[in-house]
Amino acid sequence: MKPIYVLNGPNLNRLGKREPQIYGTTTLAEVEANCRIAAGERPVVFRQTNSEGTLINLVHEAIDEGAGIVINPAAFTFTSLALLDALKMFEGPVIELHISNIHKREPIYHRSYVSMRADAVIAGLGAYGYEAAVVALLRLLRA
Ligand code: CA2
Repeated sequence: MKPIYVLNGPNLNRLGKREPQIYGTTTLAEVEANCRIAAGERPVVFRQTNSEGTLINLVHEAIDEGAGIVINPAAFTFTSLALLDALKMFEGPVIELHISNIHKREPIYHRSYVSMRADAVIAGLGAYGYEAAVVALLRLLRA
């Protein structure tokens, strides 16, 4: 069975350790464990990187080997046409995920390039959003 990819962009390795009022107290390791439980038998490739090039390379890996992608691109959401171009090459379902509700925040967080490719966007559910995204992705894969 092809894995799903759960990809995380810059600074999310600090999750649960800073700004808990915005991002909560759940760590990325806990998020990973919860994603694996939510995915059941479906294998999960869970990655975080602070580098734009590495994130794009991971999307390329998913293009070759993945069934679907959940991606929290963090700040690259709002800056990276290269990431958008890579995601456009992926043929399966893509869910864009944000822990916070980016639309409630400052205007610089309102225009997502990734949303131009994403099949669905989840924002504002906190760390639980990852589990919700994995369950939704599995449903899209079954459809
Ligand atoms: O809400 C999200 O998931 C974001 O993608 C997080 C990004 C932010 O640029 C987006 O607007 C929304 C920032 C991630 C910063 O990572 C931190 C992790 C832990 C503590 C503080 C920051």
